[in-house]
Order: sequence, then structure tokens, then C-alpha cells
Amino acid sequence: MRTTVGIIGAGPAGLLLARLLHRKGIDCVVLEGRTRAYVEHRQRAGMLEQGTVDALRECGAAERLDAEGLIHHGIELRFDRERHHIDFPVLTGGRTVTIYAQTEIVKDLVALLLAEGPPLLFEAPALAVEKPESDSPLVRFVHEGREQTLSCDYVVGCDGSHGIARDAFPAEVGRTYTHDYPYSWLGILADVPPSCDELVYARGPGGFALHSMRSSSVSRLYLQVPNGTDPRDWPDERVWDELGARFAIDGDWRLERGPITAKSVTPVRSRVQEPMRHGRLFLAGDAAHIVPPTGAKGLNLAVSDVRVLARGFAELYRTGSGQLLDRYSQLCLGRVWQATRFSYDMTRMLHAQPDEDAFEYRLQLARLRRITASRPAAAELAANYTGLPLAL
Ligand code: RFL
Ligand code: PHB
Repeated sequence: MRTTVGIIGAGPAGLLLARLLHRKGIDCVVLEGRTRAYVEHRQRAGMLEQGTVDALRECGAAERLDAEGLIHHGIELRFDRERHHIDFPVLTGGRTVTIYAQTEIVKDLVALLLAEGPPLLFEAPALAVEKPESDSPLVRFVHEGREQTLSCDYVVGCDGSHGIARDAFPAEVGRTYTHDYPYSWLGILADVPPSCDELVYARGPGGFALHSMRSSSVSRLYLQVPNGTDPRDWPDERVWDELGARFAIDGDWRLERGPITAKSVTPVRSRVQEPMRHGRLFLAGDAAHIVPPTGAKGLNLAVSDVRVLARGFAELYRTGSGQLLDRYSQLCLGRVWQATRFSYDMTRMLHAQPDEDAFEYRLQLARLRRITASRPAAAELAANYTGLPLAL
């Protein structure tokens, strides 16, 4: 098989890149290791920056997002049994965010690709990227029980945090920066209407909790738990009791309970790979960088990476200039490190350290009070949360 751009991975990064390239008349093929059902049901992100919504709209993939996405004008911070609204439009000159599940974005893009192209192969795991320094890099993959080769002008690894594309970067090329936080998130989906109109980020007794949603009848909630937690140690009743305690405020508010339909634990970590390009191999999305979910940046970064790549490929094949592609890594990493810093600050401000002393807790409260009392401090949070501009 031969194509212009070989894409590994059908998560949001790979699917959106394929859609953008297809619309620009650039050939590509997407190889996905898992089944269609698996990628369409993997529970993950929910918060989309305006730039992400715009990108999906521009490529004709936002019909359902426009009909079903929930526009949010802010978030709530909870601590010390108080609630505080952070008003995004007021603080940012009109910006909002949209709640629309990653599973739905994936479903929308998969349906478009299968109907209109480019080729998207499920159950086609890539084994290795070879010859990234040459003019025709290869992807070795398995499909229908046979090992096959995809030869390409360029390869893009959109294969997530456990992918194989990164392995084709020689050890002496670049560096990976990592930070493991000393806690994980237990996430649940529940068939119960959200108990709040907006997302609630809480620093409660015992640690962090987040209230998010998927629709007017489905809630998505998260709890900080110790690393190594087994979800089986958290029966439903225990999850609801702990959530209730962490969200508790003085005043009239109640966390509604309902049947829990999914429960999983994810470690909280940061990783950045520099550079994001080696020869004719590019990395995009979680394959290149992971951020803690507290800043809701992972999916949004994946989308901004592939927007830059799609423009770079369009410039190359239209004008012959590889200038934008040459600046890919530098352009993306500026934004990636801002998101890494913001996610780190949000995480540290809202989670309990395992060995926390009373002094550290007081500092957290002081940070939270500064944000809720000072307009410039709140505006800084709002600017980062709603998304920094994409510098091209
Ligand atoms: P994905 O989604 O992991 O997709 C990678 C795809 O590559 C496939 N793959 C392979 N295919 C072929 N051959 C191989 N050898 C392969 N190896 C892997 C995989 O099967 C998969 O289909 O990466 P992508 O596209 O870069 O997208 C990144 C996002 O998924 C991720 O950043 C977000 O989910 C992070 N995230 C959030 N981001 C936000 O912007 N807003 C949020 O509100 C938000 N909440 C979250 C999150 C992530 C979470 N978890 C579970 C880590 C909440 C949580 C709990
Ligand atoms: C989610 O809805 O899954 C979500 C929202 C905001 C976050 C993390 C996850 O910061």
C-alpha cells in the first residue's frame, strides 16, 4: 500500500487530521489497532475550547456538536464549604467553552471518514515506523491476519500515550520530560441529571472532586484517589458518599445520586516529548504530550497540533514550501508547555498532597481566595481554561 500521509491511530488527533487532509485533497490512510466499537466507547474528555469547536465546524464535522453540545459560560470553584462562580465571558471578552463528549466527536468523525474517505482501517495495529529519515518512510502493520507495509511521504503518529511511533525517534534525538503526580482520578458515569449547571472543581476534605456532565440526563464525576487504587474497592455507595463530602457547602445544595454505568481509575501525569518531529515522522496529541486532566487540555492540544500539521501539509503540497512543517515542533511546544504549566497549577491548587501539612492546605486556600477575590487572577485562569490563541 502507498499513500501521501500515513496516520497511526484513530483517536481525535488521527481522525481530525485525516478529515482535514481529505478536505484539502491530500491522500492519507488511517491505521487503528482497536475495533470501531472500542474507540467509540472509550470514556474520556468532555470540555472543548472554542478553537476546537471551530476546527470541527470548519471541516463539516460539527452538525451534532452544534445541536447537542452544551455551551458553558464559566466554572465553579468550591473550597472551605463555599462556592464561587468564575465568569468566562466577563473575564475574557466573551469566550465560552462547550461540553460535548470525546466519544461523540470520535463517532462523528468515524462516520464521516467511512462515508466520504479517506481509508480508515480498524483492527490494524502498527508494529513499527521505519526509515523516518528517508524520503519514503514505512509503517509496518497487521491487518486481516497478515503483516503489511504502508509506504508514505510522511508518517504522523497519533497513537496516544502507549503508541509505537515514538519508538522510531533515536535515543539521541530529543528528550522526554515527565512528571508523575502522587495521585490518580477515579472517574464515573452515572445515569442522573447533573446536580449543577456548570463544571464544579472542588477542593474538599480528603482532596479533589470534579462534577462534569455528558447531557441533561448523564453526569460524569471524578474523585482524587491514591495511586494504585483498585476501582473494586470503591463500591457505588462509597463513591457517592465521598463525592458528597468533597462537594459539601454551607447552604442549599445536594448531589443527586443515580446508577453508575462506568467506573475507572487513571493516573495523573505529565509528559512532553521534544522535538515532536524526526525526519518525516511527526507526533501529534497524546503521542507527543500528556497533561493532567485538571486543566481539560489534552484533547484541545491534540486538535491544535493537527490543525498546524494540516496547514503545513497544505502549504507543502500547494506551494512546495515546507516552512510551516519545519516550524511544527516549535509552534506546538510553546502551547504545550503553557498547557502543561496551567494543568500543573490547577492540579497542585486543588489536590491534597499525600503527606500534606496544615501549612500547605492554607497556601492552597490562599491561592483559591486570590482567584475568587482578584479580577486579574480570575482572568488569568479564565484565559488559560478557555484556550490560548493558536499562534500560526
Ligand atoms: P487517543 O485518544 O489516545 O487515541 C490514540 C489512538 O491510537 C490507537 N493506537 C494505535 N493504532 C494503531 N497502531 C498502534 N500501534 C496503536 N497504538 C495506539 C489507540 O487505540 C487510539 O485509538 O489520543 P489522541 O487522538 O491524541 O487524543 C488525545 C485525547 O484522547 C486525550 O488528550 C484526552 O482524552 C485527555 N482528556 C481531556 N482532554 C480535554 O481536552 N478535555 C477534557 O475534559 C479531558 N478530560 C482526558 C479527560 C483524559 C482522561 N483520561 C482517561 C486520560 C479526562 C480523563 C479521565
Ligand atoms: C470531563 O467532562 O470528562 C472533564 C471535564 C473537565 C476536566 C476533566 C474532565 O477538567
